Amino acid sequence: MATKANLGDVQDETADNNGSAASLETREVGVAKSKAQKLAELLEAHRGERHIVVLHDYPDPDAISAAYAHRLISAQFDIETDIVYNGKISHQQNIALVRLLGLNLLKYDPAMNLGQYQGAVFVDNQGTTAEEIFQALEAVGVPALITVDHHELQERLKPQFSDIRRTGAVATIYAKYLEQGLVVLEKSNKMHVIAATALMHGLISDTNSFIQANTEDFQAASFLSWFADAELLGQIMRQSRSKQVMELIRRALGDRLTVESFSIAGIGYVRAEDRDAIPQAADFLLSEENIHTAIVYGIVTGIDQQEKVIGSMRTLKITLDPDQFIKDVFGKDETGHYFGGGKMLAGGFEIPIGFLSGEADEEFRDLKWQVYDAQIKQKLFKKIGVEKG
Ligand SMILES: [Mn+2]
Repeated sequence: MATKANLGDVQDETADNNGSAASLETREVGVAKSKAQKLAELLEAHRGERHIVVLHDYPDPDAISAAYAHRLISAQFDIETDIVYNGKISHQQNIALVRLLGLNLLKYDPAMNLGQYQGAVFVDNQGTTAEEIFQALEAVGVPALITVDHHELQERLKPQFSDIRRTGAVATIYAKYLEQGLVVLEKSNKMHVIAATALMHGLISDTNSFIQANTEDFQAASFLSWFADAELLGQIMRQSRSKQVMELIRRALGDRLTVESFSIAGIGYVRAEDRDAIPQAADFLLSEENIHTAIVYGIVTGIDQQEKVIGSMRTLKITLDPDQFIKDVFGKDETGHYFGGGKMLAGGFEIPIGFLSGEADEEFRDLKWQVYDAQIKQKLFKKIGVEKG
């Protein structure tokens, strides 16, 4: 049920940070309070403006619900927001969520007039997983005002306000803002109920159904439960898998290689609209006995005429850090950016195919897949420490 779609997740979280949980907790409550106040002050200073809220490519429930909450908060300061994403909204639950929210998400288009925005807001990302929009905003000089995220701090963005915490979801941080009164929620207000329901969904999906939730996440859920609509939540989460997604999962199951408790599957070509089948397949492979880590990847086609190898990693092994693992395996591109990263128990990578992208005959496509498949497997096997085959 719970699936994660957050690609390019970059967070360094290992098992050994459970030292002084109590003192950390107390400190974070203090920080949280002032953060909500600081955010309110910043928004007050920008009253009446128009802001662009940037989601990472392939927005997931956490990002979408946080953006919606951000819109509600901004509206208190007469700030209008456009929520913009690149890539595609592909998971059935995400589509259901967008419909439920009545949310008009704008698909990024290079022809967009970005100059109309007085500021940019990044939720559930710090610009690095929304590269194209980030660069376009930089080019026209739209200042980065705000970033609210739960991934590892990245150097890229220099926003005026930044709230980056090690929570299971960004929804948790926004729930906290709401709890602290940036918007006073009311059960009788339909938009408030929808916001709380959406945040709950974001929280559930980013914490793998609370399995990876921490104290703050549970507190947020407790607060949201006052306003969330359980029936609505059920409707969003019961969206079934499409036939195409089932087919890709079947392919992953059929083609998987298991070595040293890793289950690895290259699933060939995947249409952009089915891209979310990749993390779903990884989740599925992880359910096999004696498997602690699953890695699934494919060549995703139809992303603005470009092709990319996109992969997902899921692990149950607490001592394995997906962020480090993926950075070690795939390294950086020519501009010095990592091809991927991760957070606790999950990670992802994206490798642009560039010049070799594009439609061609069957034989060419097969050859291209074989080359990428072999290269990825070879790098993975090397890291795992086994000989190929
Ligand atoms: Mn998230």
